[in-house]
Amino acid sequence: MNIMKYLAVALGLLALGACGERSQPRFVKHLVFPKEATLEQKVSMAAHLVPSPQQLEWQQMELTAFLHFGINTFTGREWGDGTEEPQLFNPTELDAEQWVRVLKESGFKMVLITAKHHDGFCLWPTKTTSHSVASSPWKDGKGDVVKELRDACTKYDMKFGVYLSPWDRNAKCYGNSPEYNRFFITQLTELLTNYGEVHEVWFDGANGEGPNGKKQEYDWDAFYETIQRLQPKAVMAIMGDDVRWVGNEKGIGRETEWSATVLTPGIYARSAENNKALGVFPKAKDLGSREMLVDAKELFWYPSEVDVSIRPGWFWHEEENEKVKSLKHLTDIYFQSVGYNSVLLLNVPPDTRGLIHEKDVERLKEFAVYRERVFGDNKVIDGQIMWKAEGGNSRTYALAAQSRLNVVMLQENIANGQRIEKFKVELREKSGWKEVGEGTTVGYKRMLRFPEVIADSVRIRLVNTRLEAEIMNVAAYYAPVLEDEVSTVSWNNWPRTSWTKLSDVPLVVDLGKVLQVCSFTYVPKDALAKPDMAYKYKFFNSVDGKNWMLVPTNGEFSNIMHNPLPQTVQFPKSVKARFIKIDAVSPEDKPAKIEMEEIGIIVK
Ligand code: FUL
Repeated sequence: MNIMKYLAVALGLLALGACGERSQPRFVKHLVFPKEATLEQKVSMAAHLVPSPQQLEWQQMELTAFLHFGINTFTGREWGDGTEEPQLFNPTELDAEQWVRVLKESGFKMVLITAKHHDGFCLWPTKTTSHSVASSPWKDGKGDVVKELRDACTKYDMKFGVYLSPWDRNAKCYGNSPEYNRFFITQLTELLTNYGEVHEVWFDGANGEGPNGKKQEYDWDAFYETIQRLQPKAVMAIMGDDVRWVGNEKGIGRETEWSATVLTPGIYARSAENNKALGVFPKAKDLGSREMLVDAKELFWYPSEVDVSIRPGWFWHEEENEKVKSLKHLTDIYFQSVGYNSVLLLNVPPDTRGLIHEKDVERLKEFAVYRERVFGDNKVIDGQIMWKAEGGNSRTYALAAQSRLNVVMLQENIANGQRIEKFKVELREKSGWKEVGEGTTVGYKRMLRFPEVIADSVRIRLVNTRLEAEIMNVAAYYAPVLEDEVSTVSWNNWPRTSWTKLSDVPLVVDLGKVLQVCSFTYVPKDALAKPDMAYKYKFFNSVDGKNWMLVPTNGEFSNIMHNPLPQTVQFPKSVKARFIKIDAVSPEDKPAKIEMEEIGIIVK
């Protein structure tokens, strides 16, 4: 900490003792606690941590969209291995305006494109490698997907962001740290120079190299400096210090979600040490409560982003056209992301035509109509009058007469910090007041769902706050309860009752009779990632259990560690099998353990 900042902090603490919170300085994005600070002083400083202007603007967007598009769209993979021929990239009807129009009409405020995914194929004609659209047949190699998206965003007044994967399975220099860092910075510079304003830069932390793979030391400081210099208004996400990964790819945020968090962003050299000392990690449940402040040395305004795909995979796959998430699922995701003080980053992957598929368009429209219907009918009268209050205070708001409701929404004025630690919600029914729910953090937005009630007033009770909280909005809605469609999708059509397990590791199964097998699916149990789950595999078939044939597959359950959903492997042609064997290793390159129930097969 420089001396001026230290003095400001120390003076602030002194002033706090003397004349309360008004003299307390505000800290933008980051603060360091003085060594001698008491918990009370730390809480007071935490209450004065505020977002940077671009973080605030980003949080206010609520809904942002991801477009995973690239070579994987054409190979059916989730992670390409970098050996794909650029010739494969040939969208027949690419229309970036269709993407942006659909997303704009569905309420999204920003679009981010995978300019380069882990396979290294670039969607713009970069000078750094020939592994790009310039070597593809699309538009005779003269096309630029990034530019087409940028132009569409300009036309429809949509914010624009880029995903650039640090992990690159194509670049020869990957693993030669200084050389690859230069290569990466050149790619970043092209993207941040030639496409107008960029509002978010997304650096993925994923790396499936395993313990024996290439080791690349990224120069995060230099990446960060490049962004600051070229696009000072952009937020830097995930492997960045503006926007934090929520910790899963399922679309589920935390009920207790502090934007003011003790988690040191991964790009700082001190992050491992700081986070270990506090026992925090990106998936931890509590990242900012008072208990966490006790031992914390620093605090970051580092708000959460919930990234999830509208389909099981991140890229478009024909066989997932029937697996677009249901309206109920999307709505639950919405309440558990936007409603849990997070920004939702929903992935909608364009297909091989280069269009958002009709199934996704239809679902996005339903989702937008549902939200308009619910949130267009706020029952609270005068909920937007700023209410400044502390723990112990309560306030009653009138509702439209005889209001039917099952959602209450609160918003704090986070421009002045995040301060509510616990609150309760009560409603006045004919029979009197009834408590319908309670919550911890509020932050930018918190929605609470409860069984429907007919009421004429809502009362918010603040139980605990950090100094004085500023509640800038209280609203209430009725959200029609949705039923999930019955899923007709099956991963297995040969009943497991006729299977016998012959060996655990590797998994060998006797299917009971000779069958013609077209594909198999691996489904991690309970959709949970575990250290000994399968990542790389070999699939063998046999008719007699003695002579085994290796089935040609890509041999990788890509991204299964972060997105542990069913992955179906389609065989090039069906194989004859009474016995199947799956020999797999974990992400740590150890023998993987696969349960029989985690495997499905589709037979002719
Ligand atoms: C992950 C990647 O490995 C996935 O493929 C996807 O891009 C997701 C958003 O991030 O880490």
